[in-house]
Amino acid sequence: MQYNAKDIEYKWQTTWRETKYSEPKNDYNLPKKYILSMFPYPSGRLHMGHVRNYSIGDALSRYWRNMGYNVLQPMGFDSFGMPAENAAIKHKIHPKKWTYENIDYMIKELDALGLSFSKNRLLATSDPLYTKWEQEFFIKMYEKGLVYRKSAVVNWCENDQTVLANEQVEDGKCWRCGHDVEQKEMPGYYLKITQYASELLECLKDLEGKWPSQVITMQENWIGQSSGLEFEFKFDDSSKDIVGEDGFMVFTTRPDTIYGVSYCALAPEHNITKKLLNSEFISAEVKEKIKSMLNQTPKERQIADKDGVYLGINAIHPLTGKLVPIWCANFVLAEYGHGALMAVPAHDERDYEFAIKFNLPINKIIECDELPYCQKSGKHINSDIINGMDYDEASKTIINHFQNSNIGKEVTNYKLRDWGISRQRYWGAPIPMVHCDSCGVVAENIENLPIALPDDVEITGEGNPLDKHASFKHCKCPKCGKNATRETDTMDTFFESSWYFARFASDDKSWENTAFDKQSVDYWMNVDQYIGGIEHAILHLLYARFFQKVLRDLGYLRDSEPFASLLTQGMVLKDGAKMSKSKGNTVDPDEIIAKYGADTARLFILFAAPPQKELEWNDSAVEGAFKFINRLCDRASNAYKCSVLPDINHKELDKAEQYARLKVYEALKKSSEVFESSFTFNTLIAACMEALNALNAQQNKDVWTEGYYIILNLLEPIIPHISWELSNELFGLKNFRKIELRSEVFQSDTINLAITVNGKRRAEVEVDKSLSDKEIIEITKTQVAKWIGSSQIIKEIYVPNKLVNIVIKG
Ligand code: ANZ
Ligand code: ZN
Repeated sequence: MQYNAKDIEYKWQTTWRETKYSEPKNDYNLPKKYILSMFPYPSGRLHMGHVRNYSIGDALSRYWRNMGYNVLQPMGFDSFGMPAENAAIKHKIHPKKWTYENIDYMIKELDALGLSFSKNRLLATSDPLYTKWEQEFFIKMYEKGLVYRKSAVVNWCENDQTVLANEQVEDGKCWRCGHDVEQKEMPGYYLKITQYASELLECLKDLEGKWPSQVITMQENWIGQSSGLEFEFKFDDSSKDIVGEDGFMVFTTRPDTIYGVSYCALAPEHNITKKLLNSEFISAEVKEKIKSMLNQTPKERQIADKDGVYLGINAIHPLTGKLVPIWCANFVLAEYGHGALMAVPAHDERDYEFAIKFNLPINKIIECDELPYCQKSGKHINSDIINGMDYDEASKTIINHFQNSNIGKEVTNYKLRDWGISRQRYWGAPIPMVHCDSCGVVAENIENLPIALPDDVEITGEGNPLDKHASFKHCKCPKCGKNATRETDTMDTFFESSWYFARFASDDKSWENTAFDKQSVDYWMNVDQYIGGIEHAILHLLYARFFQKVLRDLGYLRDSEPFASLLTQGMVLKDGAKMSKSKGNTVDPDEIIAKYGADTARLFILFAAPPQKELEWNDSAVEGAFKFINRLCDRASNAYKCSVLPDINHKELDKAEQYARLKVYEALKKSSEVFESSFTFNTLIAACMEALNALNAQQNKDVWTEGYYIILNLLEPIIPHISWELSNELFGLKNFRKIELRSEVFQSDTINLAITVNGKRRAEVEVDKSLSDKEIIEITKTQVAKWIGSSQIIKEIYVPNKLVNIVIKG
C-alpha cells in the first residue's frame, strides 16, 4: 500500500467526527477513565509542547477506550488573560475577537492531530456562561468568609500594570513578562487558602506514588508548615508608656533556646515599628534607617546584608526577668508568624550575623565547639530549668511551662499566604462585588449573574478600561438599591483554571442551569490521569487542589482531591535549549503535519523520549518515524483479510515462527504496563518494531496475520489514523479491543543463560531445559573456550535458569 498520510488522516478525522467517536457515553454504569491534559492559553498557534502534552493524553484515552472503558477526554481554552489585552493595545484588535479567532484556529490544529477530544464539552473560560458560575462560587465563598477584602502591600508589575500573587513572582520578577516586581499598598480581594493549609498538606500524603515526588515536595515547601511556640514579650514599664501597648507576640520553632535570647527583632512593617516611626520618641536618624528598610523589596532584603537599628525600647525575658533590647531588622518578615522574633545568636545563623555586626551579646546554651551552632543535638547549658536536657525534652518542658502558666501556646505556622485575586485589567472575569456608601462592600445578587464584561471599551494600556465605562461602573446597591459603584477589578485567571476540570465532568446539557450536574460530576470525577508541564507544580496545581476542597465544602463536589494521578511531561528542546519564539528555535507543528502527517509527528514525539524526560527535536528521527509507518504499510500484504483471528497451534510452529509470536505477545504484555503505569511509550514502540522484524523473518501467514492484527491494536493509541486505515482494510476495525495474552506463547522448552568467566559476562547461550546441570555446564564451557584458554578451571557454578560462572586460575 502506498502511504498517503494526508488523505488517510482526513478520512478518519471525518469519520471520528461524524460517528462521535470521541464523545463519552452517558451510561454511568460503565467503568470510566477521565484523562485530562492541561488546557492551553489561546495564544494563536499550538507549539510542540502542546503537541507532546496532547499526544500523551490521547494515547492514554485511546488505550482505555480500546480496553472497553467509557473515556472522557475534554478540551478547552484558558482564554482570559493579559496577552489578549496586550495584543489589543498593539494591534488595535478587540481582546474578544483576538481570543476567539485564535481559538477557532487552534481547534483546527488540534483536529489535524487526530486528537480524540470530546467536542460537546468544549469551553472557553471567557464564555459568559463560565463566568456566571465562578461568580457564584466567589459570592458563596464570600458568604462563608473564604473571600475577604483588605488593603495590603502587594506585588505590582509596572509593565503589566497589575497585581501579582506571591506564586506569580519568580525570583522577584513577573512570571509573565520578567519585569521587576515592586511593592505597593493596595486594596484587593483575597481567597483564604490558608484556612486549608493543613488539609492541603495532609492530602499530599495520599498522592505519594501517584504524583511526581518533586511536585509533592515543592508543594510541601510552599505550604511551609512549622510548629513551635508563640508567646508575648512584655515591655518594661518605660517602654510600655512609650509604645502604649503591653508587649508583642513572637513565634519560635526553637523554644528550647529561650535562655539564649539576647535581643528581639521586629519587621520594619511591624505595628510597633510604625508607631515609633510616627512618634517623637525615636531620632530622625533612626527613622531614616527604618524608612530605608521599608523601601527595600523582600527580595532586596533577602540578598542585602543584615541591617537594623535599636528602637530604644526593651522587653522583659519571660523566664529570667532580664531586660532584652528591641531592634528593627531587615531580615524579619512582616508576613510570617507575628512579624517579630526572639533572637538567639549562638544558635541561629541570621541572629548571629546580626549580633556580630551590632556587637550584641551571644549566649551559648547548647554544648558545642563552634558558634553559631545550629543543630538540635547536644546538652543544654546555662538554661536553668532545662539544663542537661536534650532538644526533645527541653522543647517539651518549655512548651509545657508556657502553656501551664498561660503565657504562651504551641502553634503551627504556615508560609502559605492568602491568594490575592484582584487584577486591574479588563480581559478577565469581573469580581461580582459592589461598593455602596451606605452598606459598604456588598456581594451582587446571585440572580443577576453573570456580571458580564462590556464589549464596548477602549483599550489604551493606561488604567483599567472598566473604570471609564459608565454603565458598567455605576449600578444599584444589591442591598439598599441606592446608587453604588461596581468593582472594576477582574479575577486572576488562575481562578478559572482552578475548576475547569470539574466543569468538563458535568454533562454539557446541564451547563445553562447549573455549575455542575451532580450525577455526571460524581461519575467522572476525579480526574484519573492529569498531564501537563512541571511549571504548574505550585501555582495551578495548588489552587486547583484548594478549589476542589472549597467546592466540596460548598456542596458542589464530592472528592477532596481533583487529580488522582499526575504526569508532568518534560520540555521540548532544540539544539539543547527549550523551544521558544525568543530563541528562534521552534518547529511549527503545522509544517510537520503538512510534510509527514499527524501520525508521524505523534510517533516521533512518543518514541523520542519517555514523556517525563526532556525531548530533543531531531529531524532525522522524524524522518525515521515516517519511514517506519511506510514499512508498516508495506507489510500489510503479508497478512490476509479475516474477521476472526486464525487459530494457531503453537507447538507445531518452527523456531522462527514461535519466536515471532513470542515477540508479538511480549509487546502485547508490555502495553498494559506502559499505558497503565510507566508511560514509557518508547519501549512499547520499540517492542512493536522488534515484533515486526521477527514476523518478517518467517513466512507463516497465520502468524503474520495474528501478529499484524495485534501490532495495529498496540499502535492505535499512538498512530491512530494509519492503524484505523490498515485495520479497516484487513480486519474491519475489530481489533481495537482488549486482546488476551496466550500463555503457551511464553512457555518455551529452552532457557537463556548468561556465561561469566571470573565474574565477567562473556556470552549468552540458549539450552534445552531437559538437559542435566552437568550437560549444561559442558555446553557453556565450549561457548567461552577462548576466555578459558589453557587456564586451569577451579570452579564451575550453575545458578539454575540464570547463569553459569566459570572460575579459572590466574
Ligand atoms: C528562636 C530561634 C532559635 C529560632 C534558633 C530559630 C533557631 P521556620 O522554621 O521557617 O518556621 N522567625 C520567626 N518569625 C519570623 C519572621 N517574621 N521573620 C523571620 N524569621 C522569623 O522559622 C521559624 C524561626 O524563624 C523562628 O524560630 C524564629 O527564630 C524565626 F536557634 O526563634 B527562631
Ligand atoms: Zn447599599
